Amino acid sequence: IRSDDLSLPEPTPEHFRWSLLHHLQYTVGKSPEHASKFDWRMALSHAIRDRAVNPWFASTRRTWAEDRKRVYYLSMEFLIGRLLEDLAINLGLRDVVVEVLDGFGLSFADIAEDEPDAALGNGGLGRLAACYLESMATVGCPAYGYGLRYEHGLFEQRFEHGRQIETPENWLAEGTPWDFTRPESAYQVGFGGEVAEEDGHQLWRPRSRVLAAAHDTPVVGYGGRWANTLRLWAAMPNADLFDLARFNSGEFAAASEPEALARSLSRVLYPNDTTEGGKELRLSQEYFLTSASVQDILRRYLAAHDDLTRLPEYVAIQMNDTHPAIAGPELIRLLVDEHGFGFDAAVDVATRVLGYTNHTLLPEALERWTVDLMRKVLPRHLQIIERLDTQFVELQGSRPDPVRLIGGDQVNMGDLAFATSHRVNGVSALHSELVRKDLFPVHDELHPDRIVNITNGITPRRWLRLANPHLSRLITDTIGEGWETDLERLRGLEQHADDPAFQAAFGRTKHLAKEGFAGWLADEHGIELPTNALFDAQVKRLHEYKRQLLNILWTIAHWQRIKRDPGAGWVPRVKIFGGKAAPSYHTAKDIIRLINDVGQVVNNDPETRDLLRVVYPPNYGVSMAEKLIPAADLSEQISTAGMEASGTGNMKFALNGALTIGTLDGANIEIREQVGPENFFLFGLTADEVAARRAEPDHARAAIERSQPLQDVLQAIAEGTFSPDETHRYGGLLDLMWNSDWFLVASDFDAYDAAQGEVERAYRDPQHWQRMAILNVARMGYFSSDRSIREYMSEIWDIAPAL
Ligand code: 26V
Repeated sequence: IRSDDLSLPEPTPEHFRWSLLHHLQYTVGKSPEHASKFDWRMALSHAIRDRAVNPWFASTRRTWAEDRKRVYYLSMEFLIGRLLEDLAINLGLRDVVVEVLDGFGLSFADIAEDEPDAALGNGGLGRLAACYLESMATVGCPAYGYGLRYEHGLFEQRFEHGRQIETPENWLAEGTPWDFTRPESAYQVGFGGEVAEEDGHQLWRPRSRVLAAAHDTPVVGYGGRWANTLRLWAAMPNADLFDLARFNSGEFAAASEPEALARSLSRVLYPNDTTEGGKELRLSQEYFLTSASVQDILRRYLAAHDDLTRLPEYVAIQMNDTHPAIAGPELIRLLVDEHGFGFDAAVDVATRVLGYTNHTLLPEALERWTVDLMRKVLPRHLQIIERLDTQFVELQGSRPDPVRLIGGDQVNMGDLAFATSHRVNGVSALHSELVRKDLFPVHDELHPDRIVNITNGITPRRWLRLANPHLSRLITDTIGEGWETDLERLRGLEQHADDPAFQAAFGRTKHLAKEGFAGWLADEHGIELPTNALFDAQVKRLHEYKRQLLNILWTIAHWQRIKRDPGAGWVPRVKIFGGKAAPSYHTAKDIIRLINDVGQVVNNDPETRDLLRVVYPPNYGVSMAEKLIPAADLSEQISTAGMEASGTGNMKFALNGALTIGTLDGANIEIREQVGPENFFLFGLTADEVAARRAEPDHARAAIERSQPLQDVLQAIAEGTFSPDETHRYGGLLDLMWNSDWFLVASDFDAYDAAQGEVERAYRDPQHWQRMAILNVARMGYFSSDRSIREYMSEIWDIAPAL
């Protein structure tokens, strides 16, 4: 039987209805009368998944037949969210699905909402990987995403008396309809043990081995013209790990212990986006992902080729930050120890295959492993890194204080990743410059062509077409279809920016999105919002450098001003916060509690209720973002300049017609250039000024003493205005504000206040505001992740699109 003989008939409503009922009966095992929402969702997911298989097979077959170069995107995180509607849209099935479900009295939105998010990531880095997968499939770049199939994704967040409480996330509890288990694609990954020398060859004898089992999810591009694979590894104990004799003699727990240890490799996503250092499990997870993936890559290459020196012509491996940076030593190890390469030849091949993307300059987030831990877990890799270090020092000639891959007792994974890659990229223009100047100046001098910039992007399918159907329809009605895959076409909206009828229509789409979000918030959290207010949103991981603290301090100042002069014609505002703090990040958790405490007071103040609200719905994630972002009028992108590598939320908001209030940081700079400085609320110190200000002694105290509004705010907090039952609750935060303020909240406070004043004035003139918002949408085409991916393909991977 040829696969073509099995191809499905046209997805007419009749056929799709049959397919849905077929899966309900034969896959789910239910009849329509007894089917729950879950049952319908599973049946629907399978009916849609069926339609992904043919494009998937066709793409795979073509890649083999044409012997194409493939990219392998190695990432510890893929923050996917839901897949049902994404697939329905990309396969062109959404309308049919809605019609068929309607025939059963079912709502597509309602069923889609039942799907749990695949939250296999922390934030920006993980979501970027998910956008890039979708774009690679859309532009026809043959690619595999490689990651871990965490049993528990990012923890769930709730608030108790305003405090963050974490509970385990359990997305696999009811099974996922999307993945195909591939028991035949399984690899042994070794850990520990020692290295023996055998007739001049180094031989690693691991102490234990864990099985990596593949689970594949098809990733379908827009229009269903190409599909790639996301391959996630699950850790499986080897059969011999289970001690049946012990179990039979009643020692149940002891018999299962080695098994449980093996499974822990894919048990849970690390919720920190800064290293805690010395965590053996984290290093083991990273090696588990990397080793299984590299083995799989070589197996696939050798199925069609025999000369490994030509690997770089057919394989590009991209390392998403340093988390998979052990890929360099692993590839070198396999080439030398198992394929007879000399060391230098192996390094040459590995370097031409590998690329490294840096996503942060924060020193505490740069990975370093102690030599002792490395020796314990990966003794052979340590030998290889030592030899690379020696060569790297030699390359630096007589430089007095050479950069080391191993410095003191630590392996520097950033330096290692740089040394084993032919390209290293930052994620925005400013960030790439700082990567060059601050992070890798010596590497850059030795390899001046290695560092390149690839500014981040977002997929317009999920972040406009799916998330904002009202605006999408208006856009299509105005400029026609095609913007979904050619986002620069949004420029066609510019000519309508001054048209009052278009402005009104545009305003209606924003209002509908606000009602959608407000309705969800009321249903889900019992919070009622005034939809005539300005929706002002800051949603992202909690971090001091992102300065949620600046936002909430200003909110207090604003509240105090309203109370002083309630009749001054204030624009009603809703301050929306969302985001999780790492469980061990105490300052970030204090900031969350302060925001919730301020909300308690402000929202219950009868004098200000109609003019100011503070809401913080718990458990922000991809699915909440899809509802919130289209509803926002104002996007808060207020990080300390030089600290946010790029940001991608900033792009999602602007693409959906929110105006940005922001600093000259990360991609904000490029967004402002694209949309025009007159359509962006800029404030704050520049990256250079930040460095200078930090060097001034007592800058925090000095800045506070210059600002009466800020003093009033800090005093209110100190007096317990927001914590009447515990006056000194925020003593720690206040101490940070007065005595250190590394993130320059005080230094930027007045400038931020002035910019918020500009926002207020602009919003009072609806036509003016609408015009600015329309121009933002029209000029955001550059930030499509399709553009980013095409740049990776030409600047780093040397891959031509198959479409
Ligand atoms: C580090 C670690 C250390 C160990 C535990 C788990 C973990 C997870 C993540 C990280 C690094 C996170 C870096 C990151 O997310 N950077 C963000 O990347 C975005 C995409 O390029 C970018 O838009 C954001 O500005 C940047 O903060």
